[in-house]
Amino acid sequence: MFKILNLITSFLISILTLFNTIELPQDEEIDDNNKIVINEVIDVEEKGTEEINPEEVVVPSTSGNRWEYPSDIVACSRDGNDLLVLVNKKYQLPSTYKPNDLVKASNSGIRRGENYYLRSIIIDDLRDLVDASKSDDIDLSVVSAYRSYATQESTYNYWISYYNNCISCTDKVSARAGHSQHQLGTTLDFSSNEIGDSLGSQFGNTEASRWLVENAYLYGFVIGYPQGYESTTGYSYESWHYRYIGKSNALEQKSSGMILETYLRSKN
Ligand code: DAL
Ligand code: ZN
Repeated sequence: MFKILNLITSFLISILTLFNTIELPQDEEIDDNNKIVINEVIDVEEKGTEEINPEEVVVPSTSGNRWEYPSDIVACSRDGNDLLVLVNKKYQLPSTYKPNDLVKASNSGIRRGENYYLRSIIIDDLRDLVDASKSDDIDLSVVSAYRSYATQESTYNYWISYYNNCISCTDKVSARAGHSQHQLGTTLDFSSNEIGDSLGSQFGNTEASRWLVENAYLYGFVIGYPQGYESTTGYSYESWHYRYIGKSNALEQKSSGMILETYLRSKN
């Protein structure tokens, strides 16, 4: 009887071990509900990939007032490499602008950083931010960073098709190519383990987001599209989207009481 019980137990243990060692293909992952989701890769370039998984993106609100693209779009008044360059619906980066110091975001120790690129000049401060967040039990990840002009074109077109060709809906949540801070290589979208590293408005309810609101400026990072300022920024609230402007500028911006958009307008 004992022998039979032992045999049954070892059989069950080997079945369990087998399940634990099953590995998913690289483009599949298991979400919080134990559902396998396939990541849709929108555009893969030599540097900078933009992954959008429609099942995981909680779509930002398109309601409310935003300012529209003006008829007199002009070139950015500062160079793309300048940390204080104003990029918005009026000021456009050249299609050829690409930072020449892109490195993998993983150099900062941020989770998922091997998939994305950022300018090397921001890596040390990002590492300090990630280390500080870890000591406060916050587990940040990166879910988008540098996007080339071409990647931004694909990303914008993705949202156009998502919104059934509604241009005004798309313009509230996604920048047209040349108008995205992501082309600077100093902007990244954060996520965290709390929401299974997904990208979207669910991030606003996480401890990680609360931590960034309190602390990100200490490391030079500033939220790009804050809540309640949609008519000034031109975009829906994006709790996950942060741009690096350097520690002293971030401190000055925070003390001024201005949001990033207004602060940059005062410098451009
Ligand atoms: N989602 C922001 C506005 C961008 O596309 O750059
Ligand atoms: Zn973003």
